Amino acid sequence: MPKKQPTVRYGGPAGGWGSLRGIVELAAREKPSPAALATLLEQNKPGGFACVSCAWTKPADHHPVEFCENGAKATFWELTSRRATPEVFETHTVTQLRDLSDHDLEQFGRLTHPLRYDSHKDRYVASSWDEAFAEIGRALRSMDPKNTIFYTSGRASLETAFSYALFARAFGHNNLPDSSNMCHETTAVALKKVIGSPVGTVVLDDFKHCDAIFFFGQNTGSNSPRFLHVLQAAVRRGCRIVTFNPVRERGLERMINPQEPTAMVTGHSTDLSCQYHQVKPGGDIAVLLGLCKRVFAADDAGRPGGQAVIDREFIAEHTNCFEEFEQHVRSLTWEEIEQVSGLTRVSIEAAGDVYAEAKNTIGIYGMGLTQHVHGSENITTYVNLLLMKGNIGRKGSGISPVRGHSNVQGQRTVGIAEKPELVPLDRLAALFDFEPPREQGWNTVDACQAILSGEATAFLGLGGNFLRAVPEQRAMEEAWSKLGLTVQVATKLNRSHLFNGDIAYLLPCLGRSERDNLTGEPQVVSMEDSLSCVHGSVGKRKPASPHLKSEIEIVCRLANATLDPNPKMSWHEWSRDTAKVRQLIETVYPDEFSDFNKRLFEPGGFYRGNAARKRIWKTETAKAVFAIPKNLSATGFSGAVDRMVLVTLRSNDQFNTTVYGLSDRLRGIEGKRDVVLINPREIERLNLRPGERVSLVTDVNDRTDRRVAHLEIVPFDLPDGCVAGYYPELNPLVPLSHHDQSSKTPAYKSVPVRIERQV
Ligand SMILES: Nc1nc2c(c(=O)[nH]1)N[C@H]1C(S)=C(S)[C@@H](COP(=O)(O)OP(=O)(O)OC[C@H]3O[C@@H](n4cnc5c(=O)[nH]c(N)nc54)[C@H](O)[C@@H]3O)O[C@H]1N2
Ligand SMILES: Nc1nc2c(c(=O)[nH]1)N[C@H]1C(S)=C(S)[C@@H](COP(=O)(O)OP(=O)(O)OC[C@H]3O[C@@H](n4cnc5c(=O)[nH]c(N)nc54)[C@H](O)[C@@H]3O)O[C@H]1N2
Ligand SMILES: [Mo]
Repeated sequence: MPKKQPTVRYGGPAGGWGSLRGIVELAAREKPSPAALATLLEQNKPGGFACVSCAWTKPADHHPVEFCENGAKATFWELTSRRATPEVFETHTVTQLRDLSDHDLEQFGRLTHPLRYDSHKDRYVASSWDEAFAEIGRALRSMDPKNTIFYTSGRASLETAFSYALFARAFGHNNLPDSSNMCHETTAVALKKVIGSPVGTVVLDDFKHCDAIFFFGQNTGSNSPRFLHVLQAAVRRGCRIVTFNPVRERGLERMINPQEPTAMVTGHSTDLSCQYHQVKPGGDIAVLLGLCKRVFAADDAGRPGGQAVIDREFIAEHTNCFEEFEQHVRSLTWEEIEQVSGLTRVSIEAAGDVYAEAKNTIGIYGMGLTQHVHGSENITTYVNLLLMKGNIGRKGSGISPVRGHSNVQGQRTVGIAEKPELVPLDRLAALFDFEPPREQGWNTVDACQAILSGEATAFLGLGGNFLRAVPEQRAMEEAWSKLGLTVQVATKLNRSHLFNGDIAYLLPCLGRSERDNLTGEPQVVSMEDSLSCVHGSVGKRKPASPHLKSEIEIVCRLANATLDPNPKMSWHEWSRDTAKVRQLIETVYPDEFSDFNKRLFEPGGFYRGNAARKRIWKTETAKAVFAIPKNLSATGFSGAVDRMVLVTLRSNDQFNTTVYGLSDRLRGIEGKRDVVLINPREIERLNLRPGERVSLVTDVNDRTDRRVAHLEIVPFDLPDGCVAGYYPELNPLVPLSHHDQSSKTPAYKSVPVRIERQV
């Protein structure tokens, strides 16, 4: 046997002292004031403010400190003492700023003044708010609304999102792409199709009643660390966790809860997953069908007590197409399943046994399922597995996509949608006395296409870092200058602000932790979390600059400057009183938001309900559907000599394109992000050396040369045939056409690449 080559990995558990070290290091860099530290104690509690990091739910019975390593980092990042004042822009041209890294750009700190791009000087210069609104309004009015794009990143509140979507429709378009188009759009489309609800069906209480939790492609330790407490409690009462992920993510292996002093001192960690299977990227449809196959086999054999494994009563009453699905599963061979998944029949059967034995199972997933060419089939096949045992709409069970940005799910609930059929347009028309556009708008991929082709004339960005987050980065940056107007509402400088249209503004806004005192009364805003609970949030800190405006004020003033007056649209009033906007939301969405203002601070948030949870299926046939996948691999491309599947990952020290630092502690990678992770067998097979510098080149035949150079080969425990590296640095490799077939979510988790030696 050849000697096993070492790989890079982290020895400690998730949580524990390592997580505290992570917080302290970021605080040392951002230097938040002592008062900012106190602010942290109000995070995620009723009457406090909702964390700007992930969308994990905020429990009613909260801990003394209800924040995690990454939540604390996000708050310190927002409350930094650094400032990007107009002087910073006097000393740097925009072209010079393009040479800086994502981390260095945000290190200038909080934006303090509205800025206008002066193309003669190639610099941003300070502007007044009045001048900014007037010029933007004039420019928009001169354009065909159908050619303009209003993007939203998933942080803006329900109130701001509702107003922004109304502004777009009153102006005359549904071009409302948002970050969920790059994220869980696959979920929205696939779940809607098979269970009639675009969001997950699980609530927090279900985690107290489940016997098994399956995890596909979600990295809890880095991306939703507060969820680890829930998992720990479940494991302690005997629930079994089974994980499928190409990477051995430490957070799903073991953890120490920083809230438990004894465990912190003794270093006693809790093991989380009882089985961990390193599936090949894109191999999940095969795995899921293998699990279904095992369930059929277990059912054929009969349970020891004579009880059936498959819930045929549920299937008969609530579902369609089961027989076809059964036939499909039975006809598959284990050879096919093993080949595509990279796992053995024995290991898939072992996982299948956990599922077959458990009464109640929760299915968790994240970007590892959604960001593939056949991502939708990943999800519908996952639903099939759950439906086989009636695991949807029963206490302790369900499907649970773990959402990303803190209000990304809520924005879609209140109207940020390019799909008009998802919005109660008739109600909007009646309430506001206007004719909303009825045709399909542009999602993120469509918007990119329209920018590349020159069809789009304006881009408004409500937060986010669009140019750095989307595929086809190089071509997108070049095409950007064809836009007539670009407006970015932001807290910190990022790369998207360095590519400008003819008229370009950068508008600085309050962060969620800051007080919105426009009228002397602190304004409240609200968000919906990953488990569909709605929470109020009140900013506490003094704003980073006296010139900042709240996002809702910016949106309302833009609308005022752009639209013809309409007595039913009181933008001025709404910008000063978010309670009025909540009343409007309640009127448009009475089932979800009844008594909105009264229920705003209910501990744990108020649940806005989910029909599928009650086994009411809002599908075409009024039943849940067993959809038959047409593919066994989700990658959408076949293997070829030296073609590798690239997975783009988030580190533990970033929030999307915001790179806090260079420590991916939970994977043992420190001090660098310019890496290609690859297993030692593949290093040898491809004749490479650890530490060698290589280029990654996209392996599609469309004449575009997409490459990222100077990446270091790092030996890492991964399946054969794949490599991994960091988002957003590797985004220039992702072709725009490489996206989920149903939802157009970019396939960031399986990009075909070749490794080229550096010459
Ligand atoms: N600290 C922090 N928190 C965040 C974010 C952040 O960047 N930093 N981002 C937020 C946002 S917007 C989102 S959407 C979420 C993202 O959170 P996640 O859904 O966890 O997304 P990723 O970290 O991109 O990838 C998830 C996992 O998928 C695995 N994976 C990759 N390919 C496959 C595959 O083919 N099959 C399987 N089974 N697994 C695969 C990867 O190894 C990784 O562990 O987190 C949110 N929370
Ligand atoms: N290769 C690859 N690409 C990906 C992904 C991947 O896994 N791999 N993931 C995709 C996913 S899941 C997502 S969600 C997208 C993320 O795409 P976006 O949501 O567009 O990007 P973010 O990095 O979250 O945006 C960061 C910027 O938001 C601004 N900001 C921060 N807080 C606020 C605020 O309170 N208000 C306002 N107005 N602005 C604020 C700051 O200026 C900051 O620079 O990226 C996608 N791209
Ligand atoms: Mo996301």
